Amino acid sequence: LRLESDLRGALTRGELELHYQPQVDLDSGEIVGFESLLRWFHPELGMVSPVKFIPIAEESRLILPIGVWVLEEACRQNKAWQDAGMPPKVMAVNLSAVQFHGVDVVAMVKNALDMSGLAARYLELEITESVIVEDPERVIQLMQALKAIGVSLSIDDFGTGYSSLSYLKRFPIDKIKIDRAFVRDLERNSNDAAIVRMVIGIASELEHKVIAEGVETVEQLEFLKRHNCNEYQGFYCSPAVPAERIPELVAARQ
Ligand code: G
Ligand code: G
Ligand code: MN
Ligand code: NA
Repeated sequence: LRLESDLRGALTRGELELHYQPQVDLDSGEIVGFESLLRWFHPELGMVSPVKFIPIAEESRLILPIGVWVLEEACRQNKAWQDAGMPPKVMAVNLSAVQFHGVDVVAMVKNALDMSGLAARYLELEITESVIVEDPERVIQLMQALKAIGVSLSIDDFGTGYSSLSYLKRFPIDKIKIDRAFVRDLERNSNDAAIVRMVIGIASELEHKVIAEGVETVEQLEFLKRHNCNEYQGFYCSPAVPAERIPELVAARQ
């Protein structure tokens, strides 16, 4: 309750900030994109994890104004990097089910692109399986409308929710994100290794890109390369960092 009432003013008090985690192409080793990850710097509690406050934001629907801010800020930042001469990268933004079903998500995305001047191809929207199960027919229409704008779509936390392989075929998805739960013990757990190989295989057959999350070791990296995963994200490259750290990370890997 305390967190909810504090979160209510967090946006206007400037306590929310976006950090950015690089996404790396496994062939070239170049940074090709970022995932924007929300951080809350609470005046007394310090940094509160999104794992704690996103569920509160969703339940209270505060995620609606917060989500608009996140999208606009992520687009603004990506355009600012491009204007400063950084090679163009894709910005991935998390959308929660509440946003997908609670507002005109298409208008929200159009508006964020218009306001920032960012080209649509440099924006990717991450949705989870929970978005899809709620009202699949409606979600397909919304996803098609978003694709028509020119943004790309990825499925986050793949394999952890109510996964049905059928939606991979039915939904206009560009990319699958393999959850880090399957990457963590890749080298020791043959079941995890089999699942990761399977997801990469399905993605490739369906012509979706595939990115592995939570990559921390060179062994995980080599496994993913060997099995033709496209991209990775994880501490092996970098955790999510404040915007000002990104240009140096990009330059070091060009
Ligand atoms: O980086 P990390 O621990 O910080 O993120 C924890 C979780 O919080 C992630 O799984 C991510 O999906 C979620 N999250 C982070 N930022 C956002 C955001 O801007 N919007 C939504 N809906 N979820 C987010
Ligand atoms: O959107 P999503 O839930 O996937 O957000 C990614 C989460 O995973 C964030 O909380 C982020 O901080 C965390 N994370 C990113 N890379 C790594 C990693 O290499 N190892 C671990 N343990 N966590 C990571
Ligand atoms: Mn995500
Ligand atoms: Na995830």
